[in-house]
Amino acid sequence: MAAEEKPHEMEQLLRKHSQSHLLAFWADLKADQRNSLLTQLDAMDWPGIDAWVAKYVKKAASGGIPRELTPPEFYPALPTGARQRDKYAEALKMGKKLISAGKVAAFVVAGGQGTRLGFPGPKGDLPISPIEKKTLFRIFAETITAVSDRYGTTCPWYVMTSPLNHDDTVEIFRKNGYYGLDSDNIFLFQQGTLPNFGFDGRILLAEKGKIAASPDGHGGSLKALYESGAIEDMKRRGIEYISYWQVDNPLINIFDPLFTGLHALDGAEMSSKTVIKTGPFEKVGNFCIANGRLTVIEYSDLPDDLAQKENPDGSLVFRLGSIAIHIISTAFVEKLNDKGFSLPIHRAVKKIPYIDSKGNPIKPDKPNGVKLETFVFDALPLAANSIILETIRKEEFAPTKNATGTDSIETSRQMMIDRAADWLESAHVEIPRKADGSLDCTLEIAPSFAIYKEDIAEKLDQIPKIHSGDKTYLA
Ligand code: UD2
Repeated sequence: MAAEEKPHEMEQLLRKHSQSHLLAFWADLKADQRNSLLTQLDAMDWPGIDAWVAKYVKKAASGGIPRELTPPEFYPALPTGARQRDKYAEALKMGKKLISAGKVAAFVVAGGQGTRLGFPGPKGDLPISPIEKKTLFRIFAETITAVSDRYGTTCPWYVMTSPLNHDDTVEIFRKNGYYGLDSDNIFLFQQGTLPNFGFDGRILLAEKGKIAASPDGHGGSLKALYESGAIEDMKRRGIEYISYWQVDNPLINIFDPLFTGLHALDGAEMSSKTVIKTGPFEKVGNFCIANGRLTVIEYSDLPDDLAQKENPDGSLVFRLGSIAIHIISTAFVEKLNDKGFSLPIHRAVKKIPYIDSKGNPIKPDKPNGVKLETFVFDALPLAANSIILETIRKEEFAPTKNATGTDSIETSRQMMIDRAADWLESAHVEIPRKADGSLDCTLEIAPSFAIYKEDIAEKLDQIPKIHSGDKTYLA
């Protein structure tokens, strides 16, 4: 083959799929760049790409969501009635047993781009805690350490990154000495990517020899867990349950015995936590029953009339918000992959940097194409059984999405302080408050001091008197 001659087979394949332009700069590429481009092209699911272009790229998928939606049943945060109280007690016991037996692993998805936050680098490295300025990763690691110590077990931690931030994340863990954890019990792995498209269906080039691609969404975790060997590693360790959460939530209760126990007692394959939505249009997914299956419908997809639909008592019919906290059975992930599953594709119109037909890099100032993603909650309808447990928002959900305003670093940090105050007050510790009831101190509780609210009562002798304006760190 002459130096600039295009690889014939690939050329034909690309022509068949109307993507010939991907070899347009072949003559300009060095040998290693050519090899790299061919590897990227070989890895593409070409029949899949044709279908996506027709269904999601050139237009938004039609068909929309089923109109026949009903609200699902759920376990309330506090049990109602004697039977449910007994069930919760049994679940709690069961959950503690499973955690102690080392059957539960921590799994955080951290492959996103965090564009809205404007933080350079992986989001997990964001300093967030109110006094010590611990990063998200450090808070999770300290929780895992505290739980392992408490239950006398080893809780391994699985961290999903993406090609966008994998190397940086690995370096952050290394630099921080794995936050005091044994690096053998931390498993960092990458999710897959999907190509980016122009509105005309042509795959965009990021560079002359590089396809523009982005992470395949948190739904990609279900494949990546399997393909990375994480599931194999879990099986070797006897892990049966995966505690899944998003990197942006510092309040996560990673090892929740009640949630784990209910999931296990009900023989569920994938379960979820919910908070009652603050209003019809809160930016969280909505739990619904569609075609007889539990489904999450993203806030942007739920028609306004359904979002606003009320029960006779004035409560919202679809009030169960999805906060991306799940227990997933390892056997379920294995089953999905053994069967060869695929999740629905979601389309996002974005500004995507690319090179034009002359090879000039373009940084568009308005949306110019489509990114495709899959969502983990789309696996819920595939689960044979599933439970939903309500959790109290201020206890467990402080999403850190934006630099300022709602769901920001500031609101998240304040929620950490508020929860600490709430935990202390529930154990009758006096907390200084202003005349309007707002807090007059800054508080931070380390996981080593308390993992759960109930732990505070055991530590009263270690809590100093807290005065107005104090910054009190309990560790
Ligand atoms: C997500 C949920 C929303 C609600 C909210 C709670 C979706 C579509 N929406 O909103 O219903 O539960 O969270 O906070 O999920 N990630 C990856 N790889 C990817 C994409 C994302 O690991 O390819 C991770 C990302 O690092 C983060 C999480 O998934 O930990 C959520 O991503 P997001 O912040 O973009 O999700 P958002 O705000 O659309």
